[in-house]
Amino acid sequence: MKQPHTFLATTLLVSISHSSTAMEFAGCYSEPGELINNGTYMFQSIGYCRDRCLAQEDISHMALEGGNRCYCGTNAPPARAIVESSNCSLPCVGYALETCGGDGFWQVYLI
Ligand SMILES: *[C@@H]1O[C@H](CO)[C@@H](O)[C@H](O)[C@H]1NC(C)=O
Ligand SMILES: CC(=O)N[C@H]1CO[C@H](CO)[C@@H](O)[C@@H]1O
Repeated sequence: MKQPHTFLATTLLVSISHSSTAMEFAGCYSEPGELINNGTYMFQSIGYCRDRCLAQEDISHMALEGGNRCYCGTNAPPARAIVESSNCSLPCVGYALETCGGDGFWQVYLI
């Protein structure tokens, strides 16, 4: 029973430390545009998604959607798709103190 707890604690610490590094919130959007779905993760967070995206070539933007899905890409979605930030208010499954988009709403960052 020790290992899962150690793993969770490590994941949370990594999430917290990475979410404090430089990146810029680019808005809440009602469509992903050209951002590509990198999938879900049981401990998804802004920091975890950022790491997945930065591990890929030529990535400048990332987004979270549905509380869990991580998207990576080179462009923000079109400006016409910007909605109120309150539509991106689902807690991240891996770190509930952060939000990870909404149902059908993409929380976009310049990374
Ligand atoms: C998600 O990102 C990782 C790099 O961090 C990559 O290896 C993997 O292929 C990506 N998965 C998908 C489904 O795009
Ligand atoms: C596009 C969309 O559904 N936007 C919603 C965002 O949230 C507000 C309420 O906070 C809704 O009125 C909008 O419809």
